Formats: sequence, structure tokens, C-alpha cells
Amino acid sequence: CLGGGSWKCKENDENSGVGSAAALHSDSGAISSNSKGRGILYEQLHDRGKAEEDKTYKPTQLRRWRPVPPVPANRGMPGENGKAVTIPPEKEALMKEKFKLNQFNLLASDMISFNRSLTDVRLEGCKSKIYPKLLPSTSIVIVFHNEAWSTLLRTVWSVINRSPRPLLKEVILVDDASEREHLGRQLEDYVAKLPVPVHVFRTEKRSGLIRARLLGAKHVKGEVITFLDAHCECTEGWLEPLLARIAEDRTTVACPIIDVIADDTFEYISASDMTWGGFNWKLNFRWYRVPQREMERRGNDRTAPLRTPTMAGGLFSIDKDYFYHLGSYDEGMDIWGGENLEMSFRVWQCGGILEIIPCSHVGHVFRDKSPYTFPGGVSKIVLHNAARVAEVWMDEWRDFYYAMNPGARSVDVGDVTQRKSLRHKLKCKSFRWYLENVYPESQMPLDYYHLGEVRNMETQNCLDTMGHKSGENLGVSYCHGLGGNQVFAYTRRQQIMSDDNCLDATSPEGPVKLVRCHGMGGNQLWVYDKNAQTIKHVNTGQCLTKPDVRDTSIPLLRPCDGSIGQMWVMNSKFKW
Ligand code: LR7
Ligand code: MN
Repeated sequence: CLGGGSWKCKENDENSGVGSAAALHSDSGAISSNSKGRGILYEQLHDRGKAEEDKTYKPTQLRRWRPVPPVPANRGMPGENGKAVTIPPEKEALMKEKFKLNQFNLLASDMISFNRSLTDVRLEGCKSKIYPKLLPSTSIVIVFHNEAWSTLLRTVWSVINRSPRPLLKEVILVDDASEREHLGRQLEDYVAKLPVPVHVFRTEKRSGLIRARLLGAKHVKGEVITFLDAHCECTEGWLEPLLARIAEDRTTVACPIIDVIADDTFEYISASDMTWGGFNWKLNFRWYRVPQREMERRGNDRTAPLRTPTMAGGLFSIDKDYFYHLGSYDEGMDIWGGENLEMSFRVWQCGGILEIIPCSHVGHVFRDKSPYTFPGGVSKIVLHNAARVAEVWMDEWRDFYYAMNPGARSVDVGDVTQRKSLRHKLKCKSFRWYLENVYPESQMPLDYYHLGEVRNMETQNCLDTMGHKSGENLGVSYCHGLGGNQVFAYTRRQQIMSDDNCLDATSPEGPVKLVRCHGMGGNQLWVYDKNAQTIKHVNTGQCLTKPDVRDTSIPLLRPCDGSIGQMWVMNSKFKW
């Protein structure tokens, strides 16, 4: 959720179909069903020559189960059926005070039953699906640092109330060095009385969510590991589709649709089934709209598993042996961040499949800020983790990460030799393969001539996005040489791009705007003449020109005249 160094998880980017789950429940829905054949690309994704027995479970590893009846509404309790909780005006001050503890409305959470009822948010087609009578069992691993009592226990109770008992081996809670009283003895005493085995393990010192999950995973006795954040609510029928998918093929990593539990009211808001996971040049996880291509591969069946390029990271099921076969997690990652992309790339590049299972819904409290400390500093930790992802998995595309995050060049990535040898040992495919086959819609250009600053010869100033969003003007400013907003790629498809925006002009007078790249040429087509050093806009025939004296921050489009103000240097790496 981390976006551009901020913690915004609920920001929606109107222009791109990008956004957080919070903004995605307004699903416009309509999907054209004009497709005949399915995409063939994925059918050959991996060489699935493995013996069938390897892919599934032995009968002794499976359990007979029955569906669980819905949790009845608790009469008179706030928040039932997933409704928003309202706080009386006289408690507003208290509410604000408590909000700071966890960065969500703790007062509201504390008013809601651990067993609150939720509406059945599944698509109709999901409710009538029949799953195998025998499924593998799973252990639920929940790690936390200073989690609130009510959210943690509502997570646990929602698992207990909505999972077929034979499939629920145990719940494993990993306390990552919390400092809150209620998470000590009180928690152990409480869980000892629960109707399913719940174990509490504790890290000796703050180890971060990645190493905490590794500690939890070590104790798993079920066939499948299911990870959840500590502020979730599982809905009716959430578990069966995840386990059924893994039972079909143990190399599948299965994620539910992550619904939104509003941080201010605890309202349960169903998220769209039309979004999948992507990432940007900064290596932030982002939600994007599922492309038509993937809809067609699924035969336009919205209940069918959705192959996603990346996952959010907190909520997923994976076969235990496969988890270790694939190299579990990178122990060199601290506190928070990066492990979700690391695992996503690893799964795809090393022969697995990463899917969102639309018939499985789990709610998660999305918040704007992180409530806990990042010992050593947020940016240092997040940049360190992401740099490890870039170094190990992204080949030359790691340059985009470093160009976009100049600060990352100076952080210590630590030792990545073990992770690189894992990649080698598993004979994992290249990042190019991933971009070509799994995520052709990504904003990583497959081939590009230049990645770096674009400097005007006359003014010696550089093109600069000024941090503008899609639809806003391109800028120009003093070249700082630090990358970030002054980094542009000139691609083989003749786009000039910065992350997911492309230089775009609709009229010969300009202005030149940043617009979400559409990859269709048109107004986003630019020809750079390496000798003349001109950047010509194909549709208008005009040349990109230094700004006018009246406003020195806006580059212009002008008839090409060979003047020095129309000469731009792109000198990072030219391979024509
Ligand atoms: O030092 C820590 N130790 C911990 O045990 C820091 C965190 N944690 C725990 C924490 O208490 C929580 O239970 O780890 C869990 C995840 O931390 P959050 O809730 O602060 O993370 P998040 O929900 O903001 O972030 C998402 O990205 C993370 C990247 O490292 C993890 O993968 C989270 O699991 C993940 N959450 C989801 O995928 C839910 C959907 C959010 C989105 C998009
Ligand atoms: Mn979370």
C-alpha cells in the first residue's frame, strides 16, 4: 500500500483504473463478452511436465468437511452485517485520541462483537460452486506488532466461525515483540479457552513481519499455510476455494479478494473483482484494472481464478512444502515492505502460479499511516527491502527502481548471494520472461533506448514531472542529477515515459502533458533524432522546445527550426 513514501492505501487514481481496494468497490462491472477463444499465452506459461501425483495431495493428507452455516446477527450490537459504526458526538474526542494507537478507529472496533455478522458478498456464481469433498487442512499464521485486542480477536474469531473445522488445523499467532499489556499473559489465557488450537509464539526482539512469519511457518502442522494480517475478517466460504485451488495444483499461491474494512467506521465494503496487483517504478504495490486479455483467458467467468502479476502480500494460502521449496521468504528483509513483490516475482519466475480467487473474500482494515515504529527509519528499511527485490529478481529493470528512488543507491542492500543462488538452483526464468508473459501491461518498457534525465542544450535545464499526476502539464527545472521526477525512459515504442505516465500532446500549440501511457502510439509518439538531438512529436510534427521567458517551467511545442532551444540530450544508455 505504501505509495510514494506515504502510507496512503486508499488513494484512488481516477485516470488509471489504479487505486486501493477502498476505492474499488465502485465496480462499473460491465465486461464485454465478445471474446471467442481464450488467450493461449498462459497455456504455455510453464512447462507443466510434472507428474500428477506431485501436484496434488495423497488421500491421507485430505480431510472431509462440510460448509459452515452463516454467523447470525448479534441483536443490538453495532456494526452487525458489516455496517458502519457511528460514534456519538460526546465521544468524538475520545475516538480521536484512541485512533492514534493503531491508526484506525479503535473505539468503533471495540464496540463491535468478535463474532459480528457480515453480508455474503460473493458473486452468485460462487455460492453454488461445489468444491471437492476432501481438502487439505491449513494452519492460519497471523503476525502482529502492537495490534489492538479487538481487531486481533475478531480476526481469530472470524477464522474460527467461518472455516470448516476439519480444515482448520490451528491458528498460530506470532507476537513480534509487542509492548502492549493485553498481548502478554492475557492473550495466552484467552486463546487457551478457544474451541480450536491457537498457539502464541513470540519473537525475542522486534524482527519485522517477514521474519515473524518465518517463525510462525516453522510451527505449522497443516498441509497449507494461510497468512493473514492481524486486522482481518474472513467471510462466508472464504477458505474452501483457496484450498480447493491448491489441491488442484500445489504450485498455486492463492489470494482472496481483499475487501475493505473502513478504518474510520469499520464498515465492511466489498472490493472489486476486476482489479489485480501490479507495481510501479518505485516498486510500490498498486491495484490496476484486470485487462481484457485475462478476462478472455478466463472465458469471461468472473468467478474463475484470476492470474495476477503481484499480490498485496498479507493474505494468501500456499502449500507448506511448496513454500519452502520456493525459498520461503528473504530473511534479509526487515520490518515491512518488499516481501510481497519478492514472493510474487519468485512464484512466477520459478514455475508457480499466483492467483486471486474471486470466490474467496477477506476484509482488511486499510489505513493511511503505519501505527508502529520502523527502527532505523521508514525509508531506509523500505528502500533496503525493495533494493533486495530489484537486485535478485529484476535483472536490468532494477535500473528503473534506482533511477526513481535515488536514495536507494546509498542504502546497504546487504548480502543477496543466497537469494541469487536460490534463483539459480530453482532455474528461475528471467524478468524479461515475466514482463513478456505474465505482465505485458506493466509500465516497465521491455526495450528502451534511454533511461535518465532529458536535458535542454540551451538552458541546461531538465524535463521534470514536478510530481504531477496524469492529465497535468509536464515541467522543466534545474537539473539536479538525482533522478526521481527527472527520470524518463525513451522506449522502443517511441514513448517518453515516467513511471506509468507518457508525454502526450493533443494540439500543435501544446501543452505537453503527462498522460497515462496507453501504448497505442497516437499522441504519445515521439521521435528522437540522435544526431540533431530533437524530440519531434509525430502527430503534430512539432518539436519539443525550451520554455518561453514568460514561464520558464513549461516546455513548449514549436515548429522545428534547428535552434539550440530544441536540442535535448539523452545520454544514459543508447542502444539503437
Ligand atoms: O514489524 C512488524 N511486525 C509485524 O508483525 C510490522 C508489522 N507486523 C505485522 C502487523 O501487525 C500486521 O499484522 O505485520 C502485519 C502487516 O503489517 P501492516 O498491517 O502494517 O501492513 P499493510 O497492511 O499496510 O501492508 C501490506 O503490505 C505489507 C508489506 O510488507 C505486508 O505484506 C502486509 O501483510 C500487507 N497487507 C495486505 O496485503 C492487506 C491488504 C493491503 C494492501 C494493499
Ligand atoms: Mn494490514
